[in-house]
Amino acid sequence: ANGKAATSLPEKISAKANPEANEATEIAGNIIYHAKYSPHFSPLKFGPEQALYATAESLRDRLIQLWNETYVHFNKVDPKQTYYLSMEYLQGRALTNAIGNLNLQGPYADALRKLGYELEEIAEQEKDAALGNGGLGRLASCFLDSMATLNLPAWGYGLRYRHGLFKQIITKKGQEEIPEDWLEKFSPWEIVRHDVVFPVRFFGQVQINPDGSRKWVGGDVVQALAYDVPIPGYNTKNTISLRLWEAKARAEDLDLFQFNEGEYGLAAQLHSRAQQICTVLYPGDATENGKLLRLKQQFFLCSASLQDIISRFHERRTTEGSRKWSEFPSKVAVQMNDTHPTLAIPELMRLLMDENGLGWDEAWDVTSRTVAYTNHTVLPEALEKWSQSLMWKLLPRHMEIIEEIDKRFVQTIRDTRVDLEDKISSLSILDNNPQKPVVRMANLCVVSSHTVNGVAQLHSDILKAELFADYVSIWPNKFQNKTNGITPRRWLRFCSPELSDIITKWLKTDKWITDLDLLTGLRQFADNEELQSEWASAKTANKKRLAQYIERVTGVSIDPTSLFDIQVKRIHEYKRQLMNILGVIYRFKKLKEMKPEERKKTVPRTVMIGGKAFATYTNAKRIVKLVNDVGDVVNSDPEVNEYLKVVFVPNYNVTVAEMLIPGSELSQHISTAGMEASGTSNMKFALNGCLIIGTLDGANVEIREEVGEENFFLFGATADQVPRLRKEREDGLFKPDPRFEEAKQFVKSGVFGSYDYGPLLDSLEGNTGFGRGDYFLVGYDFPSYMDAQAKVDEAYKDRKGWLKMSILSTAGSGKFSSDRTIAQYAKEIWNIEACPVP
Ligand code: NBG
Repeated sequence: ANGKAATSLPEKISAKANPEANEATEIAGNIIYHAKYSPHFSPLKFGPEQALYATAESLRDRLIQLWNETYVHFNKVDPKQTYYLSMEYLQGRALTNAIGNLNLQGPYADALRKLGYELEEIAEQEKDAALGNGGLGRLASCFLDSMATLNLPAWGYGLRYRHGLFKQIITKKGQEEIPEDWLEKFSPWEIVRHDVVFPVRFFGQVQINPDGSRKWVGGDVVQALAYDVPIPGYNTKNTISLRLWEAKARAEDLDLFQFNEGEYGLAAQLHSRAQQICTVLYPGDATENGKLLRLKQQFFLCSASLQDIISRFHERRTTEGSRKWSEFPSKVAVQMNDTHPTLAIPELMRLLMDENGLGWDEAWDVTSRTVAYTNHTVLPEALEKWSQSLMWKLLPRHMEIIEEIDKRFVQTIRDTRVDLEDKISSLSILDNNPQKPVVRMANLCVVSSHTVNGVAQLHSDILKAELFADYVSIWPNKFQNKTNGITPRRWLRFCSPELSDIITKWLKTDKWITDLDLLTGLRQFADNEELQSEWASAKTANKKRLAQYIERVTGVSIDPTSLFDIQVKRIHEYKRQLMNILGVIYRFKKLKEMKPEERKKTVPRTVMIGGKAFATYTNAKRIVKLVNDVGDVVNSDPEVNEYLKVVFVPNYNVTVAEMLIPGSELSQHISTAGMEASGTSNMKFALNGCLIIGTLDGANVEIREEVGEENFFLFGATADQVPRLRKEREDGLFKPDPRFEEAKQFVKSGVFGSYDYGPLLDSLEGNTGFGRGDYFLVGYDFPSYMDAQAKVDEAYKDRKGWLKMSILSTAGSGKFSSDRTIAQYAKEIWNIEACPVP
């Protein structure tokens, strides 16, 4: 607070003459109203937390108003609408974003000041909504922001997990997970829709009616209840919906008789089974129970969303009588975010045939013209395959439908493409291998969707050339690329107001916030000393803020004049955080060996690594442990710690990213080529004037094209070389670089403590002994990586040169706005148009 923190509500706020001040007064009055009458807190207290909730509720009033206007307008115009189905959304905090999108920054800051608080301080109180794992979930959230901003008739659907992604704490053992609790108090942003409830069935059997039609009956029926999170667009009235489903049982489902007999567990069985569905994001699926729960979650999302979509389709009819089903695909587009919502396909077929009386051909025509699929990975372990027996048990009617889709598809291929006869077993949806019969969800998606897309050019090319090559020969026009993007509101305008103001000043407009290509206008000033010095001071301010944060959460003090080098993303072997830390280890060893005056000539660096490891992914957890152990040793080494600091940033999430990215100077996107579908943090860093060291993988390829190759530190094998290199590695033809051997040896010598890093290091060896073949080619890429790092140091010594590169990086990032991505989806896949609220 500004000196005197308010802990009780002021009695009155006096109005001033000018309109902004009036608006602030009105807002302050509103905040007081909510603080007084909110049932959640004692009206006597007005601490920062109460202030947050009351502020959020005052904003929510506006959002609901806009949301309603948008809904009414969409209903009136009845445009074609997109529904984005995603099991994950990484929304992060909402307050600053909502205030910014509604352009109320000034009045809200003033209002809070009248109440004794700073807006930033109140924003800090908000929990980070983490209903997702990583890039895929954050992409969905950026997309919602762009859909609203572009005034598109589009909604998101997801699940209201009680506990989002776990909280990561670092102890002596390494990473530990504790449950996250975003709903501990309540979320001020969601609006529960008691009138929007749909039944969702599980298990049961298929009943065959006298007329031959079929009906799914019996089993458990749980209720899907809608919670709406309003998503405001930037500088527009349009406010769309993220509709999150919660699972509940009905009152009648409680067996009162059993309850009164003292059998509480039995009496409330369905209640507890319903409750399990949305308890956690991504329940562990190593066990049968875990698999069943995950499949239930997926079906729950699909069934509830499609029932809602169909009811809206009817509700919006303009003419008398019922609507023609053939119109459905001209009113509805369903986008499946990866294969997780694949069950939307058989569920739509079932609803059309069994509940609405359509024949197969008509239902298939409607379904396949409605659904489209985005693939987000080529990693085999992430391509979903569900056991057929599990599916028969949980979803018997859907399995019949999937079998029929498969049968008809295979028949068509047999009839029309003799050349593909021997490919049928890999093209079919069902894999009937007697050992382990499964349903291949990606195949079901490709066969049923009108469009399939990858998320960066290289990834889309790989899909066409490898994963889906035979399908391409059947449907050459089905496959597209939609390079990912990020919202420039959250990822520049709001997270780095200093840099944003400089950009606006030099471009003489703030239109870049919704037209990011305008950033190219900065190119002409890249050498301008005045811009460079303003740029440098914004960066320095962001670095200082970051340094304070790091000290607060880790206790490590870092030097804001050192080079800030950051790698933050999920911990995974293909992302090669291990290569990064081995590079750091080598650097440390060399610094140790140097004479003091030699050390003085080096470029001081602070290396920050952050990210969560999946709870059961052992090697990923070992990497987290190693980074922490290296940090402990390096940071307390009096000879070296002036020149090198190593920090593991705990609990990486959207909010932490908003702190790290603006303060970054170098960021690492160093996956084995061909393995990272796109990456999206690479775009956020580049947009914030941070240079990238990276491989030719995912969207790196396009970023390098846009910012210019001289502004990108490139290294490593290319995707097309990878298979040959893996083979050579296996055949023992690989000769390791001495620096690579030296770094590994140093770890083995025990400098970083007594933890057994043997198994982790063995994964880097060839296929001999304990070696696991170095599948990710860390050994192969290490020397070129180290050479690229040496170039970074050289470049950093030239302050002006570096600033120029930094400006050019921002200037070249226009392509990576999610506005561009979403406009392409709207035009080339969904066929929808803007529907702005007047
Ligand atoms: C991830 C990829 C990233 C990509 C995001 C968003 C999955 C399955 N895939 O490279 O690994 O940026 O999706 O497209 O989470």
